[in-house]
Parts: sequence; structure tokens; C-alpha cells
Amino acid sequence: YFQYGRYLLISSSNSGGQPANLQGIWNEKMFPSWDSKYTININTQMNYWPAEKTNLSEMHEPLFKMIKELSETGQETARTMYGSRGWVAHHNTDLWRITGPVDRIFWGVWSMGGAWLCQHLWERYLYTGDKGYLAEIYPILKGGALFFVDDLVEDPRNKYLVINPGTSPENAPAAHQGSSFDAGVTMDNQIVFDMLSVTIRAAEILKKDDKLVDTLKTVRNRLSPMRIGQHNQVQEWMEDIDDPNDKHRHISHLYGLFPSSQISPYRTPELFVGAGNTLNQRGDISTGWSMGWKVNWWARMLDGNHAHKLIQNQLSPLGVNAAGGGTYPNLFDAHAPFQIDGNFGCTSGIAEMLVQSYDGAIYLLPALPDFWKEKGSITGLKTRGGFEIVKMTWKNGKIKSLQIKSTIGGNCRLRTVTALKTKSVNLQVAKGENSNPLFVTEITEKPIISPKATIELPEITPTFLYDFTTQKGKTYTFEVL
Ligand code: FUC
Repeated sequence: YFQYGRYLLISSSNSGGQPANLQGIWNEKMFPSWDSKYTININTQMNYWPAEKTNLSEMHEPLFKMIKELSETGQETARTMYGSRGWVAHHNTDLWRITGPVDRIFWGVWSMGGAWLCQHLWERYLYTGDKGYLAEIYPILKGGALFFVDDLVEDPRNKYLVINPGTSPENAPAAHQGSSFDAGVTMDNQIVFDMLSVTIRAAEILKKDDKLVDTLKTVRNRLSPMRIGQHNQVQEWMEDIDDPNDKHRHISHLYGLFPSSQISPYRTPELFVGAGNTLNQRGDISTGWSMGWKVNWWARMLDGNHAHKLIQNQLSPLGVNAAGGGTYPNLFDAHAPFQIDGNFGCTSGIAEMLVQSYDGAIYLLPALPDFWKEKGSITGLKTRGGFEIVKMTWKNGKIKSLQIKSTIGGNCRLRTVTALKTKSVNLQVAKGENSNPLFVTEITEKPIISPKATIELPEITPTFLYDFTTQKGKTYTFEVL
């Protein structure tokens, strides 16, 4: 199923062509579901989650081209609809790169589609360290950030800068009686935070726009931190109005856990616990793509068994999961109906169970389910910092051998559950922050915790953390003693 996902991306996203849409190239209908377009409040992004990490960087290109085109059409939308500089795209686009709100206002007003897509541009930089490329994409990032500088307004309730109106994709709090609108929605805050952060980082690396960097930092400081509510959940909205029985397929406020890096067991333990509670409250069974996202989330929660359960749910023939999606006999994802995004989401999730690279390190076997423990191997996964896990083998949950290629040099920081003892590579016990700049992670301030919440800090599996210096182009091979 993992290799099938890679095969589908190779087949449907070729350089010079269009990016993969809702059904990829496999739509067979004259009037396909959702017009077989690009829903950019999750689905298109999910199509590309496997691209960098499963070593299919080239397949990302059509998406990058689309983002550039959106950054052009989106300037008019920013100017005429908001009176803002920069560019904006809403929750949906098509071949003509429309950027205004479409469909009903309930979904259409969400203004984060372009900024979320920009994270893909930045991710490519984190995987390659290519400054020439960064200079090329910088104007797109800058335009995405400028839009928010102009569009954020002060919330009279608490003085934070918020997007208003905002929505939490396709969901609405019951308290709002059918309206999806709110101000300072958690996902908006998280995406704006990332948009500003990557633009700040890019400008600093390229040594330009000092004044803008100051402005962006000032604005970023005034965003609301995440919140933990009365049900010990990560709050979806600014006010503590989440329903713990809500089973909505989108869990947009966990964008911060994945694909973003704002929630981690080490740096934000309260939010980490809150994210697990939110996931449990929402439940497992849902549409195909939603289950695919959950594989990634449970991998980030370091719970391999739960991630594995979601793979099983997703791989169940359509009809087995009451009120949920599954898989068709040809292994296509079933929303239902057919949508290709779930295949890509699950492919990414499987990779996240085996190797993660965020939060300052490359974490090997972070979420290995019991079912895969006895023995296994992977080849060719890529990580931030331009590293390639050429091969890794394990036995009884313990890493036995490792071959890592460094394509750009720099410090390689590894996190593992079992100790790595070897004579071939000079591994040092890691201290302090990772000196490799491609591993810097920006996180928000501490969360605001409801007085009604009873968060207990998690017991996190102890890990080993190693550093070794690498040279560009060299492969490091070691048997573990
Ligand atoms: C989003 C999802 C739907 C569907 C559609 C194409 O709007 O909420 O479930 O996947 O995209």
C-alpha cells in the first residue's frame, strides 16, 4: 500500500503537467464529485505529503508551479476583496487558478489555502538547503505574509490579532447555530504563525527585508497561543465551545501536530496531551482521507499501535466501517466516493511511523507498532537537512544497521528508542539545540489552559539523542552492536 501510494504520485504528478487533483488522473466521469478540482483546505496538500519524505521530490514540481500561479491570481483577490497587499487563496481552486471564495459561504470564506500551500515550498527548502531555490520562492512567501499583515485585526475581547471572519474548515461550533464564522480560529492562528515564521526565516537566510522582518515578528508576537479547553482538548475555536462528541472528519486545529511542527512531546507537552484527547474524542472511523490524516497524527503521537489500527480501518473494504470510508478492491481510497488523497495521506503516515524529521532531530522508528516489531527494513526515506536513510534494518524493535547519506553536509542528529552503539561512526551524545539550521523549529508560546482542564503531563518513552558531523555527498554505514 505504501509503494502503491508512491506509484500513484509518480503517475499523476509529472513535471510540466498539472498537480494531482481530487481523483488524480483517474477520474472517469463527465461530472465528477466536487468537479475533480483542487480542494486546498486539506485534500491537495495531503496529495503531496509523501513527496519529499518518500524521495519523490520531482513529483512536487507541478504543485510548486500551481502555487506560483495562485500567488499571481491571488493578488487581485487580496486587493479587490480585502484591500490587502500580497496574495490570498481560499479553500478551492481549479485549472484557471481561481483564488476567490467559491461554493457556499460556510466553507468558502476560509482564507488560508495559499498560506498552507506555501509550507510545501518551505518544506522543499528544509529538505535541500538550496538557497538559490529559496531566493526564487521568497517573493511568494513574502506575498503570503504581507496579506496577513494587512488583514489581521485586533480582537476587542482579548487584544490578540485575529483573522475575522475565519472558519475551521468545514466545521461549525454548535453554539453558533449553523454559522461557521468565528474570529481567531485555532487553525487560522497556526497557519498565520507558520506563514510569518517561514517568511522571517527565509528573509534572514537571504539577508533581506530587515524592516519587514521586524514587522512580521511584531505581528507574530500578537497572535493567540493555542488553548486547552474544559474537555482537556486542544480548542478548535478561540472560545471553549468544542463538543467532545463531535466526530467531524476535519480536525483542522491539529494542523499544528501534523503537517506542522507546533506541537511536540518535548517542547509542548500539554498540547501534546491535549492533541491525543482531541483525537480520541473525534474517534477513528471517518472518510478515507480523514483516516489517512489520523495515521500521521498517531505517528506524531508516538503511538504506533493506534496508527496501525487506522491503517487497518482505512484498508478495510468500503462498507466494513459503519458510517465511514475505506478502500476499493483496486486499492483506491474511498471517501466515499473515490478520492485519491487518502492513498497519499496513508503513504505519508506509514513513513511518519518509521522516520520523522521535525522538532530538532531525525527520529528513527518513532511509532513502530507491535505488529511490525519483530523485524523489518526500509530504504530511501528522506529527511530534513538533505539526509537520506539509504537503509535501516531492525530486529525485535531494535535498530540493527543504518546507512545514511548526507547530500549537503551538516550536523546529523538522531533520536532513537534503543541505544546506537557502533565503532564505525563517531556518535556523540547530543547536547543543546541542533546546530543544523534546517532543523530549527518555531513554536508558539505556552498554551492558555482552561481552569476546568485537568491535564496530566505524559509519560514519554525515554530516548537517546546523538549527533555526528557529516560531509556533503558522504554515506555513513554502521552496524549497531
Ligand atoms: C473537503 C472535505 C470533503 C471532501 C471534499 C472534496 O471539502 O471536507 O470531505 O473530501 O473536500
